[in-house]
Amino acid sequence: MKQPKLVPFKNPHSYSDKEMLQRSSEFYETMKQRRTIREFSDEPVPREVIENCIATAGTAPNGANMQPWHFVVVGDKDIKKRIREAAEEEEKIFYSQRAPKEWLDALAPLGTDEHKPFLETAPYLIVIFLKKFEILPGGVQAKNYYTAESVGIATGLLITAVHNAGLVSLTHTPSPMNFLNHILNRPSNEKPFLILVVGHPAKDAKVPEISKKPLKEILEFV
Ligand code: IYR
Repeated sequence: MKQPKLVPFKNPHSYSDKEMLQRSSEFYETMKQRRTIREFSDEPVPREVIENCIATAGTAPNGANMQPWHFVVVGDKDIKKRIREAAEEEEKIFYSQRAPKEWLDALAPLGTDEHKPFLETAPYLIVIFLKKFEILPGGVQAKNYYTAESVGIATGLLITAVHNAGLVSLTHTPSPMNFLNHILNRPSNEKPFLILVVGHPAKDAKVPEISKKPLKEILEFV
């Protein structure tokens, strides 16, 4: 078995308790302003900003450091249109047949429906693929580990980086999503995880009046 090659770790950020308290509270103040947005402006976003955000996602802790993700950034108008058409076709079936009443009731406060104009309006769709396994030269399959956890964490970092950059995002999961492999020409070992719609909010964008659970409901120390 290979021996690990270990190098010294120097904590780049060492803060006093007081500084930690201030920084953690300021970060919470920033993050609690993040909202999922469904109305986007078509204002362009510099490509390098998206590159930095995806580089941030790529720092995520993940199973055996296999980094089981692939990001396709769609800025092309025609491809965005094809994705919108395919997603709306699936969503129409979801809202009219596939979703049980209980699910539709849960979605009612969000005001979502099968119309997904943001898939064309927003400057970028980041399509995140999860790689259950790698295909090595010669066609041999190499298993990846904890892929859902890994890609979920990377997606969380991506959403945080997008918010930190001053942009907004929407996690969109049309179901089923295999049309994305076809449109984006991705191999069958990659499973679409979600579409992150990214851009500036529309001037008159509105968000549902909803709130997060208070800390005492989601946390206990033992
Ligand atoms: N995928 C559908 C439905 C949907 C499901 C959940 I759970 C949401 O939080 C939001 C929407 C859609 O995108 O409309």
